[in-house]
Amino acid sequence: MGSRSREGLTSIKESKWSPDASVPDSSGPAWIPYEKMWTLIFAVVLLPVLSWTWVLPSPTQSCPSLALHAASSAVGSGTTLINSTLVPIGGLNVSNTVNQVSFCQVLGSVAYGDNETLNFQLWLPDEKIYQGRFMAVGNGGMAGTIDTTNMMLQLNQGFAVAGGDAGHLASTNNNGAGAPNTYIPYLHNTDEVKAWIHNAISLFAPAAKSLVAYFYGQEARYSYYDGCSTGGAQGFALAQYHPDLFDGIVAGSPGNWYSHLALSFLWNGLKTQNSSFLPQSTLNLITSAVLDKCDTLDGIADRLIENPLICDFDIESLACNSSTAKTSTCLTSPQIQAAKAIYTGPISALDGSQIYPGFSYGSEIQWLMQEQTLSDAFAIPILQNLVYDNLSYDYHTFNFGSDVQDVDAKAGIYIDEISTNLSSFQASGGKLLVTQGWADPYNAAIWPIKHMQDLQMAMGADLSDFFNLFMIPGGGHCGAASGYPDVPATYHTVSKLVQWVERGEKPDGVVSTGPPNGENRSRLLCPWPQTAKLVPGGDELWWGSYLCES
Ligand SMILES: [Ca+2]
Repeated sequence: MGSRSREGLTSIKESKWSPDASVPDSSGPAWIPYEKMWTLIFAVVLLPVLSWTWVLPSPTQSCPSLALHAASSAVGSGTTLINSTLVPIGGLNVSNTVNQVSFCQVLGSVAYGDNETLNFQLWLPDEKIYQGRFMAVGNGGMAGTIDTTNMMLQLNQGFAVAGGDAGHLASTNNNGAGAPNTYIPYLHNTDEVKAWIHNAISLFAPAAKSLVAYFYGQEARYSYYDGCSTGGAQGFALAQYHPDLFDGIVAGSPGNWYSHLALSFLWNGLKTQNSSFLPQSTLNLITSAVLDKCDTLDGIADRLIENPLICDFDIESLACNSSTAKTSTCLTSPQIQAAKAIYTGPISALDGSQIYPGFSYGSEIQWLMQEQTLSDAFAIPILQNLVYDNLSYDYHTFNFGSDVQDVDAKAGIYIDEISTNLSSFQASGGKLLVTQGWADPYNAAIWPIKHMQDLQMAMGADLSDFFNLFMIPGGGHCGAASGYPDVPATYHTVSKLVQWVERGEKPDGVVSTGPPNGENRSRLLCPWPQTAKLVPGGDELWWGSYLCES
């Protein structure tokens, strides 16, 4: 739903230890002594040059000829190519990143539903760079635009990359921004609602794959997906509903169980009004107190909590007494109750069951957006447009007991991707790599943990051959969290996914680099429930000094 921070060529240049997607690298969780560094440098710097020589697909079709191919049945009925243009190196700038390879830029559309249209782009890199890998990217928030920012990063790693708009236009949907009492057209069209998350990728991926095969003269060897936020939910949708489309999926900060996620926005907004409001100064106070209490549980005093689940912070310790009541160093009783409500998450008024998880210790510093902003942007629009079809619906009247079934029936069946049976995806050899920031201010960090536990209950205790979750201490929503500027915010997930899919190497650690404050710091992210432990005497600022341990 928010902005994203992604791995790209720049990060490779900035960090001599960071792998990239096109280079199955030698980086991993094992501690690497300095005497072996030259081996690593060889692998990172020279291997890609050598590996480029082993895939030279031919014959390559000319870029303009793709438009003719679109008329053939091979692409799929309903696919229209609008344009295909050769873009020279540096010819396109997206979010201050230019293409470092020449590519064929294809603009197309796919018809679906009852006269609906999904627009997509496909970028086909020069065959000297292309390594037989197709990548589709997902959307953020309410979608309606193509994520060309991520497309550019993936293109520069050598992928043939495609992205779509999820079947509706932001420009005709309040510019992609939900708001109270505002008509959002796509939420009134069942086909478009299903295309938002369920089918956003599957609608264009087959056509894109077909064009890849035609352009390079052979099918892509491997197909990947990378998405975050809503795109993370789209990744789960692929595993659940379209298990044969992709060999590997990265689902970051999954905005999944979207209907109940929206209810958590509503809950938190309602619980923080008037005297219950938590201003930024109070949120700073809470996070600071949490860090004072739990920072060193992981053995390192770095204002970062490796595992917030073992932190036993008590918000009551910040309660005002008679001498502090008028200062900014404490919380009033209504504020204490508000914070507790956010930690707890929405609870059913019928049976006390958890409607959606609550937030974790250390995430408080960005809670301001939970205090009505996200309710306005997602919860209220979904209730007023999709669930109750009434723009005057008063969200204050929502009953967190009896009305949850309305949300499940009118929204959940179209936008939730929460099946605990992913056996088709597993059987097809698919790999699902999930990331989640502990300080994510949008979706509660422990939803992916809870869902992993549900999957284990349904599919067996060890999912690691097809599903791995990487929790990110101090991580935000698809990148940096504002309260943790020294936490590396570029997660080298795609390179790990490539190794997993193509070499069968389970991702036993993911490296993160590039903290917002510019420090040369890297971290080791571990497959849950493992956490990173510092090797005695190791450099705290280097990922290679850590081991993943249970
Ligand atoms: Ca610490």
